[in-house]
Amino acid sequence: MRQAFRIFIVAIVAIFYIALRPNIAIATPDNTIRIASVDFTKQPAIAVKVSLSNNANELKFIPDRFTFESGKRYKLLLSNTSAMKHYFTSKDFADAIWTQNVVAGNVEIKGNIRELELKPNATAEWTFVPIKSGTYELHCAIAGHTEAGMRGSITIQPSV
Ligand SMILES: [Cu+2]
Repeated sequence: MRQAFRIFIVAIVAIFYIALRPNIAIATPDNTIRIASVDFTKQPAIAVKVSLSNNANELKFIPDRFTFESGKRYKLLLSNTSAMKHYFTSKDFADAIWTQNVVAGNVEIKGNIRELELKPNATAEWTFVPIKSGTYELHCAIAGHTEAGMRGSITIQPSV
């Protein structure tokens, strides 16, 4: 008898729980679930400058270390004031970001970019949002330039 009463109570509780459950799931008056989201393309871009070599034709990136934060929007302003062409090559970094665009001259390129080549006196703007944290190597792909010191590193930190 006691056992039957206990089962009855459990059944009543279960029925009420199931009956009330839909009301618990309704989070907002208009019956939608809202998830906070960020439109990365509308964040102000943080400008970061990088020179590929310089007027003295030194084979280096200036600066040669970069730290970005995942989920922020950046505009990397690249320039080459040397007499030679240079590359900004960091394929693993390129795979760890979302590229919004690259603007060079009067051309805007949308979509994935793996590598940029800058001729003497060229400039380019690369707008992106870092996605995947890690440290990625950067180098210039022209033969001998990496070995001569034209290399660096790019770190993406998790968002805080
Ligand atoms: Cu170079």
